Amino acid sequence: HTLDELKRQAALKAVDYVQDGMVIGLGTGSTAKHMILALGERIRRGLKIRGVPTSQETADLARSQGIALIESDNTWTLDLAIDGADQVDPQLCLIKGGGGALLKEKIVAAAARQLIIVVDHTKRVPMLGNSFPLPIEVVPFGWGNTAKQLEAIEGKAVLREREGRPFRTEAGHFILDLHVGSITDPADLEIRLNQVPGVVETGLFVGRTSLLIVGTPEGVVLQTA
Ligand code: DER
Repeated sequence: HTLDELKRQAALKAVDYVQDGMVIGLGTGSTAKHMILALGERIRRGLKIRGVPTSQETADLARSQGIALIESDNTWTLDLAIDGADQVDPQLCLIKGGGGALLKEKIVAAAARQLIIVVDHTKRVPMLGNSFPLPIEVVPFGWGNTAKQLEAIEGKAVLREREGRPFRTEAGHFILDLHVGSITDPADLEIRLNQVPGVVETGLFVGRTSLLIVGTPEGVVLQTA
């Protein structure tokens, strides 16, 4: 089993929860891609759903699969959001943002009745942090000072770059990847980081996961909150 196959197995299981007429939050990343392709299969067999994409990349793929998208920015009621994660701890707290879509992903997750997270088993950790830095979306204005204030709380802030230039999110913000040790209290850290002026959002998802679906070499494992 390749890791990609394990991601695909988890994504297929998540799509079983999608029912006719639902409005679905569509996540971003390689695991979410498998979910969108699987939804496309079911749409070709008559499933009627609408999707709210968490990135342009997801919107393009969803459109190519025939998924009707809700582009408007007014209030939507999402039955389900299905998304990936970079790390998951035993309490189903997450680090997300590896793909740079954390702001829309968190808005969509917060608007959904249920959040299903799909991962391969390598994403499960005893404690968040350490091997994966915490992505923090910040306003470019004064980002150096924002970085210093984050580091005063914890860790080392590294500006995310692409081809030698600062990575820009779809909203035009920068991402600081905060290299921290073990995050013993994710809820407390999320609050403290969000209070720093210039911080738009953090990749800490605390208490939001309804169901975790894990692709493992022994098969698909589920864990509810
Ligand atoms: O950026 C994100 O939050 C993505 O969901 C990411 O965390 C998971 O990406 P992957 O499914 O490609 O590992």
